[in-house]
Formats: sequence, structure tokens, C-alpha cells
Amino acid sequence: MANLILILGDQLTPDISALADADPGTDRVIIAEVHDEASYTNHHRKKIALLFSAMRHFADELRRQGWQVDYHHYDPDSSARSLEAVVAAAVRSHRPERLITTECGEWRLDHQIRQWHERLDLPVEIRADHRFVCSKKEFADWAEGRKQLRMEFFYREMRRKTGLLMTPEEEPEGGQWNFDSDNRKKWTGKPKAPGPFRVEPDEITAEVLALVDRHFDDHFGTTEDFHFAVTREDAQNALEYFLDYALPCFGDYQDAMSDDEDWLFHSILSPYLNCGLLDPLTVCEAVAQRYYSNQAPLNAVEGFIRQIIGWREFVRGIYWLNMPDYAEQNRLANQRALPWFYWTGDTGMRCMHKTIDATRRNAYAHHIQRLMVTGNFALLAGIKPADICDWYLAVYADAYDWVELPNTLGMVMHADGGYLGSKPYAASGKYIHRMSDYCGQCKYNVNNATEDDACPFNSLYWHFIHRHRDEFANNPRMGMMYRNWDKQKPERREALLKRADWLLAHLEEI
Ligand code: FAD
Ligand code: DLZ
Ligand code: SF4
Repeated sequence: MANLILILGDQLTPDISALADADPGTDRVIIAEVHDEASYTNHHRKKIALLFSAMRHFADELRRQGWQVDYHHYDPDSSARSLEAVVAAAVRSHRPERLITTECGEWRLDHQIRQWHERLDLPVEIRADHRFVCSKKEFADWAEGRKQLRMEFFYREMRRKTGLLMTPEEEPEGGQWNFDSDNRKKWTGKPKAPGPFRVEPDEITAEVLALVDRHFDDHFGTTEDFHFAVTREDAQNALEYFLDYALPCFGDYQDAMSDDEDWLFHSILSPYLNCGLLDPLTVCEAVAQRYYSNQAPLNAVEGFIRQIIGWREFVRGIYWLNMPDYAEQNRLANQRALPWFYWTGDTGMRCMHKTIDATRRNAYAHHIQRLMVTGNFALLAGIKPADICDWYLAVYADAYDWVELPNTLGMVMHADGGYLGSKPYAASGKYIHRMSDYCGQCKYNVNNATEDDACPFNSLYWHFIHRHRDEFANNPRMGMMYRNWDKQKPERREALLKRADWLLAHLEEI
């Protein structure tokens, strides 16, 4: 036979570069569910179920197209516990000329695969992943010589490159690159949010859900109410559903949070974009089309496209430019362990409880919950970046190191010293109160800062400002916070720090 083609669990598209020019008659595809990939972190059970079911459906799709597929089903007793072991066994059976694969999205596994040619004594061809708008080389060229990288400037380049929302005169549609200032409305129950697109589990998914409950019962989360799409056809239906029912309000309520609505007007497409069931550029083109046909306003359409060709591409570029050192950074020298309530949701802070509980049930929380609730708390409390990064990598269905790490370590924790973001997103309870209705249901009082019932975010915010004066006092975007801190009476400052110190010493109880 000719070649073995390895397709990873997040490469589920027939357009993947590893399949280009292959011959279904002679080449053989390998897709493998393996212990090491399913267990290198405490993946949410729904994430494992989504990937295993999507991998099985994709293998069937390839077989229908005439490919020979060797599918390795998960077996806890299998001696082949890693992708390398599965590939080695296939090499022994089929004696291929070479192994072909598309570059892996995570440094950890990429590093292993790049040693396979020696370990397996076989030529290994690793092809570029063309599912991104910006190649690694293009990003490195753009970043060259810049001390700090700013998403906004990168995003404009990507708009020009793709032509998305650009006029024939090469100007941004609407005369502005960014309509974020329109995207900060609080949501008070109207218009009604559509809820997520749902697919009821078919036989394959039902089998996978039972497998996950049997063998991954020590993993975070639940498989109950599994409704993710697991085929490319249903992921396309999920996109259509978003375009019809949520996109028109996506911009207005992008930053809103709600005590009784988990999904609001978000697309819930990241699990599909990240595993290959949807193509990012095709999604952006479909979204732009809704603006040109007057079915969605520009603030929604631009805001959505910016998340994909801006943020998503930007964080991937940063990841590959800086790994593996990036993962080790801890520029604010945080030492505190992650509180246990991140795994249980067992805390009196309503915003934290609701976000963690939604995460546990859905393997999903939307961006502002991740950034301004669980992320903000970890930043203010000085949690070790490695601990909080592990948590984010585990708990979401869309989590892969290349996208999770820069978002958590860089955007949330500022542990890269401001390389990714110009200022930390630190905020007191006032922000959460402005953008949600959590505080009305909370045992803490958002208007208090030093009393026993005071919202923990309030004093922790000032503690953060105070303890990081050396790092931030000269940051022009933070000057006002330091002036506000310095203006407060010494007794008030002392009371705020005392309350924060108490909270930090009793984190597990709050
Ligand atoms: P929508 O709000 O509908 O946004 C549309 C799309 O834009 C998303 O599907 C996603 O592909 C993209 N997007 C939006 N924001 C970002 C961003 N900051 N970085 C990259 N892509 C973005 N996203 C992941 O895909 N995987 C992760 O592991 C991940 N970890 C995160 C960790 C933290 C601490 C934070 C603050 C954000 C993280 N994000 C991650 C980004 C973002 O929160 C999710 O992409 C988003 O919530 C997914 O839900 P959605 O599809 O409904 O997004
Ligand atoms: C996340 C994941 C899981 C849970 N299981 C598998 C698996 O069994 N087989 C596989 O090929 N990939 C899996 N993945 C995805 C990989 O761990 C890894 O995150 C991506 O391939 C990185 O690009
Ligand atoms: Fe969160 Fe504070 Fe509001 Fe409670 S009062 S919900 S802890 S912001």
C-alpha cells in the first residue's frame, strides 16, 4: 500500500490538507479514539462525547466516499493508549511508504508527532492546516519588530485580506472598523433568546454517551441533555439557526449576562469550528451576507466577524509564535491554588455559581462569563496561571490549547506582561451588576465593599490594584484607577485591604 493518513479528532473535514491528492484506492486513513488524548486533562464529559461521536460519524462519511478507514474505538484495556501506539501498529500491519498528517493544533502533541519519523522509522509528512485565514508564517511576519501585539490592527489586515465587510473602495463597511461601542446593552428578558440549536442523540451518539459515562465518570461535567451537532450537516444547520434566530441581536447583547438564560444570542459554533465540522471563513461569509440582505445589523455582523478573523486568528498566531515558553509565563507572580469551587460551583457568589454551574451542565459559558466572571475572579485572587489554564482547557467543549491558553494566560491573567492585551480586564462587582441580573439573587451586597456581606469582587479589585502598583501605575490606561485609589481616605484603603486579605485567606468558604 502507499500512504497512511492520520486525521486527528479536531480535523474532521474532507478538505483537511492531509487528504489532498490522496488515493482512496490505495491510501488508508486512521482515526483513533485513544486514552492519552481523552485523558491529558480532565476534559468535560460532553467534550469527549462530542469528539468521539463526531469522529465516528466522520469515519462513516469518509467510508461512504470510498475511503478505507481504520477506526480505533476507545477501549480502556487497549495496549495502544496513545496515537503513536495506534499509528505504530498500523505501520506494522500495512507497511506504508509514509505517514501523512495535517499539523496538530496543540504544541504538546505537535511536538510528539514531529519526532515520529525517528521513533517509527518512517517518513512523516506534516502539512500546513489551511483552515485558518492567517498562516503561522504570515502572522510571524506581521508581528516581527512589534513589542506589543494589538488585535485591532491585526484584524484590519485580515479584513483587507479576506475582503469581508469591505466596500469596493476598500473602505470598511459603515465607515468604521469596529462597532463595539454599540454592543454593550444589558438584557432584561426581551427580546426572548432563542436557546441553543439542538440535535437529539442518534444511535452512535447514544453509544458514545454510555461509553463516556462508563469510562470517564471521574471527569468534570455531565452528559445529560447532550444536544450538540456531531455531523457536518447538522453543524451547518446550527449555523443556519444562529443566522435566523440569534445573529440580529448578537451585537446588542454580546456583553450581557443573565441569571436564568445560559446562551443568550451567542452562536455556540466554537465547538464545531474548532473540530473541523464548520469552516471559519465560510461561516463569516454567510454572516456578512445577512448584512447585505438587510437581515442583520452591521454592529452584530461586524462584531461576530471580528471574533473569528480577529480574535480567533490572533490568539492562534500568538500561540504558535511563542510556544512552548508562553505556557510558563507568570509575570504577576501569582501563587494561589485554584479554589475547589471552580469544580463544584459551590460558592455564595451568585455570578460565579451560575457560570460554573452552566459550565458543568453545558460544557459552555459565553465569552463575558469566561472573561469577566470566572476569569476576573482568578485574576483578582491571584490564582496561579497554570491552575486556571488547566481549568479552562478542561471544562469547555471548544477548548484546545492553541485558543484556550492565550485567552486565559494572556487576555484574562495578564501573565504575559501585556504582550496580548494592553491592560488587564480587572473589574469590581459594579461591572457584573451593570451587565447582568446576578447581584439581585446574591447573598453578597454589590454596593458594599468592606462589610461582612460585601461583594468579594469589590475589595479584591482594590487589593489587585494596590498589590500590582509596580506593574500598572505607569500604564496610561490604568492611571485613573491609581488616582482613584490614592484619593480614598487611608482608613478606607485599610478597610478594603483588610476585607480582601480575609477573603483571600478564606477563599474556599466564600
Ligand atoms: P460567539 O460569542 O458566538 O463568538 C463567535 C465565534 O468567535 C466563536 O465561536 C469563536 O470561534 C470566536 N471567538 C470569540 N471570541 C474569541 C476569542 N477570544 N478567542 C478565540 N475565538 C473567539 N474559545 C475557544 O474556541 N476555545 C477555548 O478554549 C476558549 N477559551 C477561552 C478562555 C477564556 C478565559 C476566555 C476569556 C475566552 C475563551 N474562548 C475560547 C473565547 C470565547 O469565549 C469562545 O470562543 C466563545 O465563548 C465560544 O462561544 P460561541 O461560539 O457562542 O461564541
Ligand atoms: C480532545 C481530544 C480527545 C478528547 N480525544 C481525542 C482522541 O481520542 N483522538 C484524537 O485524535 N484527538 C482527540 N482529541 C483532540 C486532541 O487531543 C488534540 O487536542 C488535537 O488534535 C489538537 O489539535
Ligand atoms: Fe457577583 Fe458580587 Fe454581584 Fe454577588 S454581588 S453576583 S459576587 S458581582
